[in-house]
Amino acid sequence: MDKLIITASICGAEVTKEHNPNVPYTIEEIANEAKRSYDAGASIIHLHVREDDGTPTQSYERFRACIMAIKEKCPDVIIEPSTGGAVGMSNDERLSPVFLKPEIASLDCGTCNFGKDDIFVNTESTIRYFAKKMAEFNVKPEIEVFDKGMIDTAIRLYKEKVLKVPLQFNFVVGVRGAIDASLMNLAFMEASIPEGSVYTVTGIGRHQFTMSAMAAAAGGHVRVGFEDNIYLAKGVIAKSNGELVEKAVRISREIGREIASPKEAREILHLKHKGE
Ligand code: KMH
Ligand code: ZN
Repeated sequence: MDKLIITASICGAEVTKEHNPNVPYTIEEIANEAKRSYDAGASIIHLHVREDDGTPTQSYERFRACIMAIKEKCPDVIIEPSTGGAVGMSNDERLSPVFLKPEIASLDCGTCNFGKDDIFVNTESTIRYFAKKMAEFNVKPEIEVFDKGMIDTAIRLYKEKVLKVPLQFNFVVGVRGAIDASLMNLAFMEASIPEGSVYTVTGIGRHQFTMSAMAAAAGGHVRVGFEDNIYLAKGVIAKSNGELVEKAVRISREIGREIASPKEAREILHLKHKGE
């Protein structure tokens, strides 16, 4: 089994300081949270950015500034900007970090309900457009899967040569309105992806660490962070993303699976370091 890749989703677009005062907004806060996660064992930072007041933005300049600040503190970490942004953003806004040519970026492969009244819209034309732009700028897509049909969409696009193997999936389980967090769903999704693909599991809220444990045991990889969960344990607000990463590291090591460095993560994911 490969070493475990830990992705830290340090900021997100929906979670706020009202939920957890340690959610980062400013460039400095975001860079510090990236560093805490990296020091704890994360090799990938899944990056959303905010204005100083916490408003989510997909501004090219803000991404550039945050990426530079993160690289200054942790030069070899893999930075994976979001092209999901926040619910309601336009496609052009969402795509802007791709023009910074990161090694990898998220590619959301379908539409789903996203909480009470929100819909996260990703039409097939949007997915194709984003995938083509990522290929043009040499950015590896991480295929975000909120429901099993999104895997089937990605496979169809791979068959049409819009996406290239090896595919990298992130199974996000437990979003209200999309697939539930369960062992059965994880097994079903794992069995549905093409051989040679790599997958990460993101458990939302209280499912973060149970799903991390299942993924670590099954040979998948793990994402933790404030975007998905703000608690270290029931009723205990995490002081930093670093604490969440440390817990994922403990779980994995307890079952005998070591943690991948950024260099090892690049090998597992077939990424070329475009770093400095
Ligand atoms: N904020 C969500 C609407 C992604 O990063 O690609 C979408 C999201 C997925 O977070
Ligand atoms: Zn995200």
